Amino acid sequence: MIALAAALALAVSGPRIVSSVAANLDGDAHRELVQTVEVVQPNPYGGTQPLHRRFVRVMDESGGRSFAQRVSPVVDYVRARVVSLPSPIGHGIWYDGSTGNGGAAPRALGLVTWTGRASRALWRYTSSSSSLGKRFDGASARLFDDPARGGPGPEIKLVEGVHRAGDPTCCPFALQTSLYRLNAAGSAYELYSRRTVRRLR
Ligand SMILES: [Ca+2]
Ligand SMILES: [Ca+2]
Repeated sequence: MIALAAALALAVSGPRIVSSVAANLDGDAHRELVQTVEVVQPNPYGGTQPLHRRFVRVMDESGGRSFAQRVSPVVDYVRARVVSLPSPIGHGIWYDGSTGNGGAAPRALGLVTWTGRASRALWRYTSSSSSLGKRFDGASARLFDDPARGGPGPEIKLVEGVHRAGDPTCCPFALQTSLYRLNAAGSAYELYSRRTVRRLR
């Protein structure tokens, strides 16, 4: 009976908070929490070990009640940080997630803002939506400043590995670099440069 109660408690317990950062995301009178949380899911592949999956959520309150909303996909591993964006946006949440291991692991990356009720994506990337399709071979992204051709706020540099049929799976054949900048309306990031460079062997 005690074991059953413990199992039930485990089943209904909320996500485990991995990290939590307070920031005023929506310009109201209080700060929201940007949290990375972990949930335990049954293993869909039939294994006995449950899967530990993570996502990013925002904790806010409305009418005196707190609520949480997920702002990233659910992945194996994810980090999040609060970044400064130009007025009137103020702050955004940059997340960097992956599923599985290895250089070509599927990635989930994004920059979202918080309206006080919901998240709004300025930019999102997942490997499955890559322009490379089946040639996808790993990706990473970061914020940077392009003083010459950038828009308001930081730019985003996405670097993707390009696979060539017949090549070993260890190493991308080439790297495709895509640059994104915030549009003048401040509503979305748009692609403004893309080039592919063959890697030296
Ligand atoms: Ca706020
Ligand atoms: Ca709020």
